[in-house]
Amino acid sequence: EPRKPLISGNWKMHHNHFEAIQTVQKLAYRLTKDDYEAVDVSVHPPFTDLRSIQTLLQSEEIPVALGAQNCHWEEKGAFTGEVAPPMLAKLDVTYVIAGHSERRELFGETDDVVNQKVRAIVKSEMTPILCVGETLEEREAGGTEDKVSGQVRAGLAGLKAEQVGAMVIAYEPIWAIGTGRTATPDDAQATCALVRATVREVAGGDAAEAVRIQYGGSVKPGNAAELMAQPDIDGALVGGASLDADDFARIVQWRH
Ligand code: G2H
Repeated sequence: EPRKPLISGNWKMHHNHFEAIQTVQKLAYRLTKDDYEAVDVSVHPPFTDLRSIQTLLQSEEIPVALGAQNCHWEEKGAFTGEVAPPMLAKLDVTYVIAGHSERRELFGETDDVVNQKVRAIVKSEMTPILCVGETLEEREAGGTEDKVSGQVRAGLAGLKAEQVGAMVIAYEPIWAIGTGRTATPDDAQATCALVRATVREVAGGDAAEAVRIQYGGSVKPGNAAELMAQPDIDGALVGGASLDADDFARIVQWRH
């Protein structure tokens, strides 16, 4: 069975309430039934607009999935300022990003913390988008394989094979994030193939065939088609270009 691509819009810390609503309304206006049949689409607003976007998607029957950008790993507790996975599940959140490089770099998230988050997201019956990727220094020192396969192994620890097969892994070379510098389709393919090979080692062939691997890092309407054409790339995690509904729709519609 072919893997259905997933195009996810990671808004990061952007869009006020009005812009959030308007972006999803515009996106829904652009996307067609054919698009939704061919591609799964998710939007990841800041926590403060999850409820409003959930209401909009449901009331207008828009088949875009709701996503979150992060979560805590505990179900509840004295963790001021944090949001628990069951709270997100209650808002009909489908996908939760775990271990985005900005969380790892700026907020000190270790592989172990990311793994706890991935497990907590699965436990709350949502789908994790586990992010992995190397820095420019690591790439230049020839360390891409070790870094990325290590992050995949650590991120998937303790999960069953079926759980791994149902999730999403996003490969985001850190040097290509928000920099306008995209990995070449061949480079992106090579590392996504490595991610899949690592999944095969840790969770077996069925999980490796089923797991969806996104590419992320300066994906734009102009480069989406060549990236999506790669055999081990099953979608994109889009930052900057997802803030504009027209650009994001053009990425979802890379086939035409
Ligand atoms: C990588 C990506 C989305 P951008 O962070 O997660 O952002 O597309 O702006 O490089």
